[in-house]
Amino acid sequence: MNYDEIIKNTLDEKRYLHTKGVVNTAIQLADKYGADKEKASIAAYLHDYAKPLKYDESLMLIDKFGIILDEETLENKELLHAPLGMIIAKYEFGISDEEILDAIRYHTTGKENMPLLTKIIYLADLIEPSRNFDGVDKIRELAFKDLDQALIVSMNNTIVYLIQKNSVIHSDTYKARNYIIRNWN
Ligand code: DGI
Ligand code: FE
Ligand code: FE
Ligand code: FE
Repeated sequence: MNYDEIIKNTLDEKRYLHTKGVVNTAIQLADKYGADKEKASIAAYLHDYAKPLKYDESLMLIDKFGIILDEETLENKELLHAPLGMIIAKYEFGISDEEILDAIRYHTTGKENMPLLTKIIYLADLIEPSRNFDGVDKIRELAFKDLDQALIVSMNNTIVYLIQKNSVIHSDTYKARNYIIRNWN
């Protein structure tokens, strides 16, 4: 399947360039850490596929496929596009590989005990070349030295950002961070 063509036709220019950045960065990280580069590429291409969908369309699709999601995810448009992307990858593009599906599903929050490919997509999403938040260069550098440390710094940033905005912190977000910290040496 030509995922490049597919996303070129469905995502706006900015999100298309972001996605291409995630693909390239994910392949580099996969190369560095010994993950499957083909799987990294597919997960990266599709990770934000559901992003342009409106909230009501998103809820309808979730209902249609009978996917059970927790309340915290269902009430948050920002979070919903990740599990919805997984659903579309599975049912529209016929992807059955669990590593790819997990990486798409958890690319926004992370989760407890993340598989390698899921860590790679999570991080590639944050550090791809068009991202420019404060501290991103430090994380870019760390990402190729110590994957878990780069994840801890990223998750700390995200949690501080959410606290500053008075946003709800999804349980997967803090569980992802706690797990890495407890198992990091
Ligand atoms: O889709 P992208 O813009 O490429 O990036 P993303 O899917 O990583 O993140 C989308 C947004 O989700 C981002 O602004 C941060 C936010 N987010 C991440 N974790 C949580 C969260 N928002 C809430 N409310 N709670 C979380 O735990
Ligand atoms: Fe996303
Ligand atoms: Fe992300
Ligand atoms: Fe993204």
